[in-house]
Amino acid sequence: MQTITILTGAGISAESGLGTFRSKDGIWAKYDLTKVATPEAFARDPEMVHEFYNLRREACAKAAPNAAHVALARLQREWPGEVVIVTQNVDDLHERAGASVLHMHGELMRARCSDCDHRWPAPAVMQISDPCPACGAAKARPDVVWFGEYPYFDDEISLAVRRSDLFAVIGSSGQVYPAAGYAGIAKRARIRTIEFNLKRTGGKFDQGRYGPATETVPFWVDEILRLPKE
Ligand code: BJW
Repeated sequence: MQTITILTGAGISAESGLGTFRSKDGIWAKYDLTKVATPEAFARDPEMVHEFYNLRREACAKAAPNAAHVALARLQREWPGEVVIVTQNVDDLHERAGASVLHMHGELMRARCSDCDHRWPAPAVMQISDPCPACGAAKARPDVVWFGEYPYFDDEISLAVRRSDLFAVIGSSGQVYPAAGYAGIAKRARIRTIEFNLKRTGGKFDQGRYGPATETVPFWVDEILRLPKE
């Protein structure tokens, strides 16, 4: 049975009301990423970094999964082969739609101890003085992957891409590595690739479906679930 690996980015959650990063009015147009999304920024000004993620956590809690998240969860349930969903997003909208996903850039709804790496569910409002439930250190950080840090599951994801029959990228600009390199891994392994975006990203995909993810993704899922199965 065929294996499908899907990488999602901020574009899949845009229609749920969560901002993307690199659009004209995106998150990096409002915040200087070097002040909120690097380990150096957190060491310099943890309160400012927590404030940024507390606001993002509040927005995430108010958002709901959209038709694209729901369609991917359905694909994972109904596809006779394996569907591996990897997300760069730190929101929990895939899970709330019923999918199981690998969060390569971590999770907004989880906290992590800077001392012992223990992880726990984040309170709505986090601060550095939140004590670690395992070691008691007051060095709590959001469990997200900042620039210069090693993303989660990279080896596992590269392997999943290589043993797939199809690799799809949904709503990502393809500007952040290592995620941006997975399409190249797929191409070199002669695996079919497809992108879903509002517009072409410049990546070398075999196929592209352009338009809002809430339209293109459910349409594609309907289409491939109707295909005769090998
Ligand atoms: C729609 C839509 C709709 C809109 N429908 N579509 C070369 C090789 C390796 C590494 C590097 C390298 N060069 C530089 C690096 C380092 C760096 C990097 O890539 N920098 C670039 C800026 C050049 N990478 C790192 O530091 C990473 N770590 C690392 O490399 O460790 C070493 C290592 C090397 C090799 C292997 C393994 C490890 C860590 C990166 C961490 C990224 N962190 C962030 C923040 C996370 C926490 C948070 O959310 O605050 O992750 S940055 C931000 O960008 C966030 C996102 O996950 C990530 C990707 O953004 P995404 O999802 O693509 O969003 P956008 O906004 O860019 O695009 C949205 C797209 O959606 C657009 O195309 C729209 O058109 C589309 N769209 N509405 C469909 N309705």
